[in-house]
Amino acid sequence: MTNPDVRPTDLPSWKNLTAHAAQMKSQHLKDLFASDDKRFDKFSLQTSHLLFDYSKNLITDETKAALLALAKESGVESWRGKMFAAEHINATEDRAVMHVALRDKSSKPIVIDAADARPAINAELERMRKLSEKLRSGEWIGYTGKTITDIVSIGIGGSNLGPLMVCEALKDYSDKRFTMHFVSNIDGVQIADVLAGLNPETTLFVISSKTFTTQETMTNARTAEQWFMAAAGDKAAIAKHFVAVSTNRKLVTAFGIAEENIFDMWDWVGGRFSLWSAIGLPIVLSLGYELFDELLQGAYEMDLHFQTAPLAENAPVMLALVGIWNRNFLGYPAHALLPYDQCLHRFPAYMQQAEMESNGKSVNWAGEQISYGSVPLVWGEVGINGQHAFYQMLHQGTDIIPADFIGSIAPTVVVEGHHDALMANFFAQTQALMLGIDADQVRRELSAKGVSAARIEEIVEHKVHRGNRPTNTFLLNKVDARSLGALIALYEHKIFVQGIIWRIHSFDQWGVELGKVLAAGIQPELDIAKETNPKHDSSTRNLINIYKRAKTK
Ligand code: G6Q
Repeated sequence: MTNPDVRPTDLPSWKNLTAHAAQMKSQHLKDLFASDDKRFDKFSLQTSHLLFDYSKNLITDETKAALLALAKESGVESWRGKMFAAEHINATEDRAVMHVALRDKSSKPIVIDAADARPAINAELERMRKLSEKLRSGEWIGYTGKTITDIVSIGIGGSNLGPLMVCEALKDYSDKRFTMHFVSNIDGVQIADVLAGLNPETTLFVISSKTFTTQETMTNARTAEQWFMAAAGDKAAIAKHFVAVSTNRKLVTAFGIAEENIFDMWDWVGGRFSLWSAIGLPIVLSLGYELFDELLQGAYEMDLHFQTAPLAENAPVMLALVGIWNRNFLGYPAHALLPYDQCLHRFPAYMQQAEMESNGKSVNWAGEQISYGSVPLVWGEVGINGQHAFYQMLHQGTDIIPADFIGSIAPTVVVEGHHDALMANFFAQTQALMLGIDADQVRRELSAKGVSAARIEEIVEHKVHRGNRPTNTFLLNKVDARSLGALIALYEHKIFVQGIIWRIHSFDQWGVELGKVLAAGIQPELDIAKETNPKHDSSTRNLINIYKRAKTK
């Protein structure tokens, strides 16, 4: 992606939005709602899976038109075409960005790097389906003839968060045939805890690593292998208990995993976009292939919507544009993701990686430092729990933090009396953040409760909520495989659109690579027989030495 001639700040729409934002900053959302009862109709849209209401943002028709002009002037549509056409838009790694190919349900060829990738994609899906069926039917048995009961997924980052998030989100649809375990941390406490409860005869390990060089994953994989071998004794038994997902067959084979147990992925799939590939194997094993296929179908439907809906009615585009408005023109530093669905409890962590690893960059395509903000701090929690914790800051803190509220009309599990209570909070919070409560209202309410005038004046300012805090609301019919696929794809495309407007490379992750390289250099120095590198800065050198001295005692 090299297009050094376009800087967002030079675009007429950017200049227009800057001037327009100066006026909008003096507006209050509650006045915008009071003066226009069509706000919801104008600033919401429905896709086949979800309702997206962005009317509680500090925008008007003029803002929306100017943001759409920004998308046009930035060439969002033409860049979208380049992504789907498998051009090497991941320029710094010289790769296509084709996670969309993994869920393409058309029968057209998918040409990536001059070859049709569809046969290979379908072949891997078929192998995933077969493995799942063999395990479920009991045809696949462990080294002592017992059926598998527990699956341990070992991987980190993009090779962990997606499968973990989806397995958690959809576990109520699974037949719970297997107990799933996820190990990502190199801190031994996690794998020790998982292995302590397992029987090697009935455990299957899925080692997921695109590169098969990631230190955390390799260390955990070796620990798992040693634990297994201590019981099985025979190397031949590994073939019944270890499978791997990687682009690097050579290293997987060298690790000792049987050829037929290696699932392929490709370098045109970024780690944080890889749950649609064989990295999604734990999802297939946990939920069954049909649900995984539904997930792909939902994502594909969102891909079609993204490619065909006019920009003004395009959910990923509007989500991206509203985010740009809040970040670049209103200057808000963070963005919260707040699902009101317990099953989405890992969704904020998953999306935090997708957004921040993709767009947490500060140079443009030409390699120049950018003068505007890129991705805000993305964070979040299950909304209802957050209400009793950090929402205080969302309501009355000095920073305004726009937030996405995600809820569903039907609960995944029906428990009498719960869902309406949950959803009452869901609706109340975005209303409260938008309207606030002014001093006169506070006075009236306190006075009605019989509080003295003197006491009211002492506390009134503390109870004022200034409101005017923007939110997006997503209302799904239900969290199921299809709507979840669509929701994830929606955010993936939001990330893409923002990266195009910001002119940054969304699909590399050099900031992650640097830490991996430095840790590999430091680890041998932690051996007490080895000298600490004298060239380290004094902080790092002293910290390492203190650690080494202490561990010898
Ligand atoms: C994702 C990142 C990163 C990566 C992990 C694991 O986009 O690049 O989170 O997924 O570092 O890498 P491996 O799959 O190669 O082990």
